[in-house]
Amino acid sequence: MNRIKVVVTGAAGQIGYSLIPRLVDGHTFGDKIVDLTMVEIPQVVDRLEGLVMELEDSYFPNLGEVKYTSNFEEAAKDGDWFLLVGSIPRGIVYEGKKIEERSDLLKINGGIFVEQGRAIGELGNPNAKILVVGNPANTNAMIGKNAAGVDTQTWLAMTMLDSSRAKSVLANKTGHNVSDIKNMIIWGNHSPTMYPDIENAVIDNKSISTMVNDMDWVENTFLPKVQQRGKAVIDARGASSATSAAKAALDTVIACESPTEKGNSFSAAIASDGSYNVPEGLMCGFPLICLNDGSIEIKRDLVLSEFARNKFNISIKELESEREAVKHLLK
Ligand code: NAX
Repeated sequence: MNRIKVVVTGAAGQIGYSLIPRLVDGHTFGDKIVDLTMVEIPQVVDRLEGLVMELEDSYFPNLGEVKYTSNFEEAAKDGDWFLLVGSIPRGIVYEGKKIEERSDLLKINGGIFVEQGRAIGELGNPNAKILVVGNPANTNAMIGKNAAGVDTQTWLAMTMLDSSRAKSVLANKTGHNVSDIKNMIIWGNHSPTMYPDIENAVIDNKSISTMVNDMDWVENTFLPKVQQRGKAVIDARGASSATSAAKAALDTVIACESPTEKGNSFSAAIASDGSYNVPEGLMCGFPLICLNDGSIEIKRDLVLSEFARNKFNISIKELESEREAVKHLLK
């Protein structure tokens, strides 16, 4: 039976707790045996012994070797999939300073992603796929990819949660099931500037924008609801999205492991090759497709209206300013 090595950082965090068991449940990687390496910072790494016990006690026939470490280099060796969930959250005190500003967050996490990227480039499988979940996800992924410097590795940042949130709102609005909604693209940054594209999203090949036919609702209800959903969950739950974020990470992995059906695409950020006039190298949310050989490509045949383009440009500008803030970390 095939084996796959999966490395997860931030494994003792709340997303990790929901994500990790489902990586070995036989659904995400089919019948492959999953060798799992969990990574945490030294202060909490020992807690992962408890999660190892729970995995052992859960009856997962697909669970292979399971390890944990605070040494990322040790973890990275021969990794096929990397789920980089760990990052330093806003609001914590780091080296004596309370981290409030996005620019500070970018700098601290950027440093972590330089080290992790380098290790993945040197030690990971040359065809590894890497999904960055830890925020600021797009720019962290750009830094990691840059430090890795291996073009055959595929670096992505997660926008699937935003896309699933958008599908849920549109399913409610149209009276359809979430699974009826195809091509739900999140353009741009995983931040409140993201642009969830209702015009290219379809049900039975019909634009949902045409079905809804209410631009006022799109602009004043749909967009802010999706863009602000993360904050709404925090306000209601007293903690950020965890189970839905874990599900979105799993859905991204699944989307990257099997060919995308015709007419559909999935959402994630990938390094721009200049498509849709996005400056090259920016890690930007695009419509993606997985080809038969497992490679991931940007779907290029879509048209953006002037309304969409204006919204998308705001998010591109934000990504450019993030790149500017971390330029010292890019080689
Ligand atoms: P938690 O704070 O519960 O867990 C994060 C874990 O990462 C902690 O246990 C911490 O010790 C660990 N960590 C920090 N630095 C690390 C490093 N260098 N190596 C390994 N582990 C490290 O956060 P959680 O709720 O699990 O969220 C994790 C990240 O996902 C956050 O950055 C969060 O902002 C981000 N999110 C991203 C989403 C997306 O759609 N892209 C949505 C959900 C989530 O908000």
